[in-house]
Amino acid sequence: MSIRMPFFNNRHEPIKETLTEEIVLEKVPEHVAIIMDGNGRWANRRGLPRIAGHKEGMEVVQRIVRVADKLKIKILTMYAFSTENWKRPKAEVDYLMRLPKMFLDKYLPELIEKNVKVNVIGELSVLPPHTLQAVHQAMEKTKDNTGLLLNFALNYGGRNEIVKAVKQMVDDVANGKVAKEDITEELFEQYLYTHNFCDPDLIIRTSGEKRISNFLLWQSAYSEFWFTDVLWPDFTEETLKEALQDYQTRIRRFGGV
Ligand code: V07
Repeated sequence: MSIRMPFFNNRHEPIKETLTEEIVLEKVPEHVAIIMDGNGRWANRRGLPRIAGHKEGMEVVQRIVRVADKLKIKILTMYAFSTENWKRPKAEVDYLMRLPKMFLDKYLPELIEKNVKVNVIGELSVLPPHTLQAVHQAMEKTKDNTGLLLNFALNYGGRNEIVKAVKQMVDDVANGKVAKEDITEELFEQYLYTHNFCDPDLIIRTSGEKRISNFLLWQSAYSEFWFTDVLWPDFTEETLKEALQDYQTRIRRFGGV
C-alpha cells in the first residue's frame, strides 16, 4: 500500500482546484538537484536591485529544505554559485559571497534541529575566508547528522570537477596507487566531489532556461529533467510537488527497455 500526500499551498491549506494529483511517498526521488535561476529577473520586475532577488532566493532555499525534509528526500543539491558567476559585477559577487554566512547565521539552528547534514561541493580554495569559515563550521557542526543531506554547489563547475578528477587520477597512476588497467567509471567517480552520494534522480531548473549550464555533468547521465518558467524567488512547495508529480509519471529505464 502506498502513502499519499495531498498538495498544500503556502498557508498549508490543501489545494483543490489546480492540483488534484498526489505524491506517492515511496516514489519520491532520493536525490533532487536544483538550478535556482531567475533571482535577478525577479528583482528587476519589481524595480529592486538584483541583490534583493538573491536575498529572497536565499529565503526560498530554506522553505524548500523544509518541504524536502517533510517528503523524506534524502539529498538536495542546490546550485548556489557557478564558476562562471565571477564575471558578474564585483558588488554582486561580494554580496553573493556573504549569503552562505547570512543563511547559516539565520538557519543553522533549525537545520541542526531537523538533523540536516550540510555539505558544500566546488572549488572552495578560492572563496573569501569569511565564506569558507562559515561553510566549514556548518559542515563540522552537522557532520554526524543523519537526516536530509543539504548539498550546496559553491564555485562549482562540472567540467572543472572532471578535469580536477583527471589530474588527481594521473597523479595516482604516476605514484603507483592506481594502475591504468584498473580505471573504470566506478573508480573515476571516486575522484568527483559527489563520491559519497548517488546521482541526482531529478534536476529542476527554474526561470525558463532549458540548459544544464555546467551543473553535475557526469552525474546527470540518467537524470530526469524538469523545467519551469517560475522564477526561483516565486518557487513554492506547490511548484516542487508539481515537479515530483511529473517525475513520478515518468518511467525510468536507464537506457534499457
Ligand atoms: C545563494 C540564494 C539562492 C538563489 C541562488 C543565488 C543566491 C544559500 C547559500 C548557501 C551556500 C552555502 C551554504 C549555505 C548557504 C547561498 C550563494 C548564493 C553563493 F553552506 N543561498 N545562496 N550561497 N543564493
